[in-house]
Amino acid sequence: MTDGGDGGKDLMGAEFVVVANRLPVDLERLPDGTQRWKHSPGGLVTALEPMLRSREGAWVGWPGLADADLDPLVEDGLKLHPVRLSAQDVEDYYEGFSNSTLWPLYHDVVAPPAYHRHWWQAYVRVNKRFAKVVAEVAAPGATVWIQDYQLQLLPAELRTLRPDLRIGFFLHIPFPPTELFKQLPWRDRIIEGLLGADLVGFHTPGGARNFRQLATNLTAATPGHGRNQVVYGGRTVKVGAFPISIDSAALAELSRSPQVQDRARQIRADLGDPERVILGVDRLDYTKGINVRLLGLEELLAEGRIDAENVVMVQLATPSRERVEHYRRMRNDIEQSVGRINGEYARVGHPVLHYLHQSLPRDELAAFFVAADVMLVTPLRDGMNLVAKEYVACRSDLGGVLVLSEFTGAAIELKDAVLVNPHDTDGVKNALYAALTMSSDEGRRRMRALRRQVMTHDVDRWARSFLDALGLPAPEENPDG
Ligand code: ADQ
Repeated sequence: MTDGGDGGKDLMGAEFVVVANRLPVDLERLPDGTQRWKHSPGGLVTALEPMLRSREGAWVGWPGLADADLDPLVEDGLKLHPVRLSAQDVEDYYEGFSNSTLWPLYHDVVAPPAYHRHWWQAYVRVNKRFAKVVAEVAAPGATVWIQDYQLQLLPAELRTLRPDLRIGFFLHIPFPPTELFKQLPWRDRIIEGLLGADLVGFHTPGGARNFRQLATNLTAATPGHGRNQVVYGGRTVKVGAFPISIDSAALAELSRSPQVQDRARQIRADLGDPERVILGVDRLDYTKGINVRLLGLEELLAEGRIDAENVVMVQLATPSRERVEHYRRMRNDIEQSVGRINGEYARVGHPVLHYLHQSLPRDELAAFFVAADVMLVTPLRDGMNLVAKEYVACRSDLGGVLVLSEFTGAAIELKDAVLVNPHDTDGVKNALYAALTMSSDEGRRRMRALRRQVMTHDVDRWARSFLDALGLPAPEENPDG
């Protein structure tokens, strides 16, 4: 990794800028006091990296560590512009307003949102700071693509500073219905912030509809000519649905590799070669409905409809937002359930439920997907849910059954999954049982249909369709590839 040398002046003037709360790399502070960068390979990074490279773009975001003063730098050909957050900013803007106000409010208030004025003030302050950095980085007439709920005021802030820019905004989480959104004391400000963009994108048509309704209801915006726009401040703001996806081909290829196939067999053997393996894979978050599925498993065991001798479940849970109170409580609840279920139904050397509070490397995760007969995805609310698509991409063998909550964005596209209402315990239990006992013909038919969708609608298509709608011309063909 190299830095800009001259303090980053040569890094200014980018034609294409991605802005997200986090940079695609994390700064880590080691016990000896030194710092190092660690790549954080998320879906968003994989999606946007090729586009940034082909357009010599820049990425603006927080490096993940409080109070870090950093110059712009180049990492692996990507121009990175760190935004500084103090420890207080992290507490109030990130853990507070973003993750304890907006996150629960936008996910159907499945946990009660907290409204604090000093959190809001930090949210305003940090969004303004991002705006200043982007305004310095972007070339005249550049295109800026802002990501997610932490930065909803940024489109309008940026337009004030730089009216020449073309601004797109994409929300990765659900956008709530009017009745819920109106709880927010600063509701008009958020909508006005988003209306600063030229294009506001959501995962689903429902999210786009909610936004249009709120915009015309809470601000001076009026419906535009088409269904997919509103007019605000004399400008047309496009509004649309752009369901995100994954790098389907790359993941399918990884899952077919001999190493991953061998590892999948090994995992099944380690689990005692049961007849059926059930899998859950989530960030440890209360929106993901992990306890809902554990209860389904527990009741099937209690009723004797399944037997711990031949059915085993694995729940992988990436640690997440561990300083936020709701997350601490939920982790305790889940770990209690795991203990209770194993206490009741496991025998020595043969747990019925394996719980790993760990983040796994990509190839290991692919092996779990290949090894699982039933994938349980039961969020109470989820913007899209990439795990469901990843499972499908890993099943070139047409094996495996996907059980999917109706309350995910993915359910709109993945209609051949076994769809469930996660609030209906009997429904979840019966869907799990149906998936465990489904004939292989029926399973293959469903998986074939799911794959048709996932393999043709990948993340590249998502990014292109958003940028096309924003009016960003494709980069000039590079004859050297
Ligand atoms: P998330 O809430 O993080 O994303 P999701 O879309 O499922 O939810 O993505 C999680 C990612 O983390 C997946 O790529 C998954 O493979 C990975 N992951 C989960 N557990 C893991 C583990 N134990 N080890 C390794 N990797 C693990 C938010 C929104 C979603 C939306 C995405 C993208 O909440 O609704 O789909 O952004 O827009």
